[in-house]
Amino acid sequence: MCTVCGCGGEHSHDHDHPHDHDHHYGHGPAGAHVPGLSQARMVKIEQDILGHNNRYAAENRARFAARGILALNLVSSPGSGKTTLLCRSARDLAARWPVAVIEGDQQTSFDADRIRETGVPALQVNTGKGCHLDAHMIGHALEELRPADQSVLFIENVGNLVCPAGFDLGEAAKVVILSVTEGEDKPLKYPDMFAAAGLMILNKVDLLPHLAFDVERCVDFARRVNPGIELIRLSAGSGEGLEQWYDWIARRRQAVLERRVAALEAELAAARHGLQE
Ligand SMILES: Nc1nc2c(ncn2[C@@H]2O[C@H](COP(=O)(O)OP(=O)(O)O)[C@@H](O)[C@H]2O)c(=O)[nH]1
Ligand SMILES: [Mg+2]
Ligand SMILES: [Zn+2]
Ligand SMILES: [Zn+2]
Repeated sequence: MCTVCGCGGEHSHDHDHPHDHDHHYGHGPAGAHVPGLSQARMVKIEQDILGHNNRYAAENRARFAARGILALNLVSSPGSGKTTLLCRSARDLAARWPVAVIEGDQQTSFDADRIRETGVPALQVNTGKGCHLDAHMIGHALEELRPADQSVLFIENVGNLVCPAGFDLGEAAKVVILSVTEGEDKPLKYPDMFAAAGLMILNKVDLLPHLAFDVERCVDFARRVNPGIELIRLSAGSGEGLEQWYDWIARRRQAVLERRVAALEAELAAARHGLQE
């Protein structure tokens, strides 16, 4: 269940899991407007779900840190070009670094199939009626996909500009993709997503000559909800802007690796200290 949008999503596991937990998303009362559910009760349910999610997200984050993995959570409405961008990125980046992809959709494995065609390992997670990925699903996906140490892990979230904003997956950053065919007002209409993202990719700029899309206005709207948001204009179709995207990833990956080195040095120093005593 997602109390963000009030949907009554179903989610089930049909495999064993080594950690101790219950699976209560997907079950129980649903709907922000369910008669008989008080506002206070809804708030309590939402806090429980998000608190539960945050514990799994912290686990995922610790796993990523320990293995030097850069995890990026790609969020957008359906059709903005996430999979197209990931296919190109997988092809271009796999020679430089290990790359892996987790694909989230309600149904089908089309997107994971598209990624695998590039030669990069991909795992499809189907959320059924669920409107977003959550950290628990990602934990299980990691057990199956086993991304290599120091890899770049792309997570394509379910196409939805609302709910994925509230669910931390343990990623280093959320990347919001907005395509120019969606209208420049979306950052103001769906502010939570743009506030949660570290980077906004404005995709399909190859189509700008055919549209009345005001780029400056869109950027202004995005900065109003998130003054620190970074921006890349890109076309996953023509390839414009891809180098900037790859540079951005390289910088974020470098930061992850530097933190990993610092942690190892601290461990080493502690061990040396122990030897001297
Ligand atoms: N013109 C143009 N079309 C694009 C671009 N990126 C994606 N598309 C098209 O947009 C549609 C949706 O793309 P897809 O990657 O499946 O979007 P997703 O739902 O966000 O994963 C497809 O028909 C793509 O070919 C782009 O940069 N320019
Ligand atoms: Mg897709
Ligand atoms: Zn939802
Ligand atoms: Zn589980």
